[in-house]
Amino acid sequence: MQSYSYSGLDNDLNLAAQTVSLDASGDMFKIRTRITGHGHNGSNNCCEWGNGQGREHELIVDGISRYLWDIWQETECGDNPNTGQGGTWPYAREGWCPGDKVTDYEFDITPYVTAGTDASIDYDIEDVPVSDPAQGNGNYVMSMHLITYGAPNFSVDAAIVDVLNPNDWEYYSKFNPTCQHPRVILKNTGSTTLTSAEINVWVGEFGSNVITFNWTGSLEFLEEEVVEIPVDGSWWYDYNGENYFNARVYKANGIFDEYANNNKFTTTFTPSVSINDPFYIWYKSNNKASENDLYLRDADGNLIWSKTDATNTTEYKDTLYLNAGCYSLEITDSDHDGLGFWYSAIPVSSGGEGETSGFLRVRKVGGGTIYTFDTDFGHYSKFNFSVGYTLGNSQVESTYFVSVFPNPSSGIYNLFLDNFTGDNLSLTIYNELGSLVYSDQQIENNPEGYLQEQIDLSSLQNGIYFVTITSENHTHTERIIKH
Ligand SMILES: [Ca+2]
Ligand SMILES: [Ca+2]
Ligand SMILES: [Ca+2]
Ligand SMILES: [Ca+2]
Repeated sequence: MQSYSYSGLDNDLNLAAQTVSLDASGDMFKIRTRITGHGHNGSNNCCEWGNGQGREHELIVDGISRYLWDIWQETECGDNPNTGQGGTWPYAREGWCPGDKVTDYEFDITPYVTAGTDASIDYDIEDVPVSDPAQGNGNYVMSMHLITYGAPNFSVDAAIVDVLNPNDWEYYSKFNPTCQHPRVILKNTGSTTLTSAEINVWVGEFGSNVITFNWTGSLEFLEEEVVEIPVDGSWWYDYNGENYFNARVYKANGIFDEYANNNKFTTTFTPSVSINDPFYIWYKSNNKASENDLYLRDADGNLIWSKTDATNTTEYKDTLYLNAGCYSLEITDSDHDGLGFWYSAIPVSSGGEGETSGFLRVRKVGGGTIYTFDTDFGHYSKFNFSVGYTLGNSQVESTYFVSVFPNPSSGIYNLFLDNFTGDNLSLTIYNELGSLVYSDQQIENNPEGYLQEQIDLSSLQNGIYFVTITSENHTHTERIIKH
């Protein structure tokens, strides 16, 4: 891996054509590339950024251009499961995203070379624009490998190489936890074209609830495909607390294949939330409401409900009565900057977007937060849940939330209560000596126990205080420091 200037790559000072001797026993030859663009040069801040697109990359074999590709990541950064990062993480970039792995590109050059002979392999990049030579000072970090394969070991061989959902792996957290149809990756690891596969999936011990899916298609050697296995929503709730999922290829092209060790893939998973009470979606748009759309879909992807025309800075409460089943509530952002993002919040007067923060919550009717969306979500965020399949270990705990912030502060504190139910809400503040220094018996409350209020303690002397919130249902004390 090395860093090269854009101009050096363009004029062949770096990565000139190389002659390589190809292994005589090689059956297949592949070039694998890993490239990221960096720097802020020229009119389009080359080469981390572009004017909505990246540069064109080229692979040349024996003097003939064989592959052209670009590595621009228009949407990937906003789709990154590693949300809420510092910096400008959601925006499009040349070949990489903050906090994400870099994508490899692979090119099969077997048809263009002959095993046991020499081949000339060259990389090139589109020309630095004559009108904007400063772009050439940008740079690319890159690695390239020639990979030689022997002949395939098996004629008929299929494998399950990954499970997208259900899966607790954090990299798949954008679509997990899930109650949706499982998605597995089927790969042909045999030399014969794979045209059918009998796939079993089950949760926990084999035999309890095995589902068989007959896949048909056409996969050449080393090709793979995402296979979605239809399951009934209630299928997830028969696993007796055994939260692991198995998928296996039982038969390939109608027979038991020649290599069984790659047939099965197992994941652990967290069950999605089960809601068994009436609930509502509480949405507060920010001042760029046109960027955001809400969609509720059932397990088959049918649209059940949506909100795509929200007015700026407006609260909506939509109570939903759903049939038993599995659902996904999704919020999207066409600008990939979520519903609240520090960089977009930079005021217009300072050259920023001046975007405010909204919120999106799912709450029980009568109080109790079921789910709060992270507002700094980039391109989209999903909450998957089921309705009507009561199960002890996935019920939502109805606990309250209290926060007094910032702490320490020089006098102004924000009091935030959620699900702090009960009438006659009061607030008292005592100093370290136990003397009452502040009291408010007339706090506005609502039936859901939700409250946001400012407390001004500027007139008190500096020190440690104890803030006690009391309602008929709860008492809670927070220690604060005034300085
Ligand atoms: Ca070159
Ligand atoms: Ca196999
Ligand atoms: Ca925006
Ligand atoms: Ca936005």
